[in-house]
Amino acid sequence: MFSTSIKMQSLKTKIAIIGAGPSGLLLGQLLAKKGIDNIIIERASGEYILGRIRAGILEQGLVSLLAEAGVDERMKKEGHIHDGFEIAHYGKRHRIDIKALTNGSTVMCYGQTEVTRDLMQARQSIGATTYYESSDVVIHEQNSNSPFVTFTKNGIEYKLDCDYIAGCDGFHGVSRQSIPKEKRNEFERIYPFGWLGLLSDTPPVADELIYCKTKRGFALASMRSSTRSRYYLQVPLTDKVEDWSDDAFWAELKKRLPEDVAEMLITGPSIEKSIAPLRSFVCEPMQDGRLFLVGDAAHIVPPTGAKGLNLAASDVSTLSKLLDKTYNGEEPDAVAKYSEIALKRVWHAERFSWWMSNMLHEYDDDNMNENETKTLERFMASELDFHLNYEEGKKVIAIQYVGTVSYTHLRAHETKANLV
Ligand code: FAS
Ligand code: PHB
Repeated sequence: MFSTSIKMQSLKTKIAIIGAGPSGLLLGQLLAKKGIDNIIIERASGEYILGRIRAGILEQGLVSLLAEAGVDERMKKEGHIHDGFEIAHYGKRHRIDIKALTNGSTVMCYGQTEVTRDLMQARQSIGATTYYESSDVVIHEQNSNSPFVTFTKNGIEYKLDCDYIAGCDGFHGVSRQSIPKEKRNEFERIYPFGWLGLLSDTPPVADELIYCKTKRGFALASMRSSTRSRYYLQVPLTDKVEDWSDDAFWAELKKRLPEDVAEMLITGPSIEKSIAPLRSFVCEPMQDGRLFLVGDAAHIVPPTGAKGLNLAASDVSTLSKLLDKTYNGEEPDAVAKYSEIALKRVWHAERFSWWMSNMLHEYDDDNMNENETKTLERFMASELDFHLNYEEGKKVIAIQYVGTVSYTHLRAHETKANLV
């Protein structure tokens, strides 16, 4: 039984949101728009969160959600709509014309940092409460009708009473760990390489993204604006970011870009450089009583398919609709369906991201002998031939990259679940 200490300050809200990354902030904004009161508890400072360089590609579903949340003004001005991207296979460039192959769908190139900044400003402008730099966050009694969260801020202990708790605290947060281990069924694949990312205030080397599969390893040429570029190199898990000078990065990138592209590369000093490990991870179920896992708290994808942020947004879309139905009386126990609906889309995105990662990266799998390795290389070469030289193969990539399949699938499941 939890005993409230005399100096503990009591707070109350409808939805306690843990984490002020894109999941928490977008959920908070959508709920506020529906008149559902919420408080966000965040471990880090706003400045620290904005310093993390992450996703760069937004699916149309997320673009629409940001419009619904009323935070798409700057994105419409500064974001860049992309009709396609390229896959370079051993230097040969193949364009995936996503607009033509998906009857008009496109993606928006606008950094997650900017999405987070826009959401932070919107939350501030509506006067909603966010406790940044909080510590000792603990979730209590999620299987009762009166769950609550305790945390400390500036030496003061708080008890936040609420109806529901949204765990938007990422892969290393407390929410998933607050579900008893015996209730969690976790799936994981850790890839034997990482991505070394570099951000520079240099003009992008091409107008669209180029995913490069080379014998030296994978590379990705991306961007944040017409003056800011984002590049990635596949590196061994043993590499440390301090092993990579800017010059070394640029020299290796030039070797992995197609020759005609490498000639156009404009280099410059890095403004951010970091190595991210790659993993596929899913926790089932994504809820326990009145606690819901949202975004990276529930699942992780390798960034090869540009799905991480978009998948988080899809969870937010489903949960905000279910909570709305619960509070407006349409369906008092609507939230019971959250995990089942969300997981349909999660596994689609997980499989696509795993498949793109296997197709575009070369790596030694210690579990395979030499003959199995060379046989797998033939399979993957044939896989790429089908997906880069046949319209049907390109279409399979295009409809998943824009999120049509999983988005349509999600809509179908939401319709079946009487959600839309
Ligand atoms: P986040 O991890 O963004 O946010 C969780 C928040 O919870 C953080 O602010 C954290 O400080 C806070 N928190 C954690 N523990 C807490 C606690 N105990 N109490 C209170 N708060 C707590 N996706 C792509 O689509 N493309 C990419 O290129 C890409 N690159 C990535 C690179 C890296 C290094 C990483 C880690 C992820 C990348 N992702 C990418 C995925 C990324 O964009 C995530 O999908 C996205 O950040 C998910 O957002 P959230 O679910 O809000 O989780
Ligand atoms: C990025 O711009 O950071 C980015 C874009 C597409 C990806 C991964 C990362 O698939």
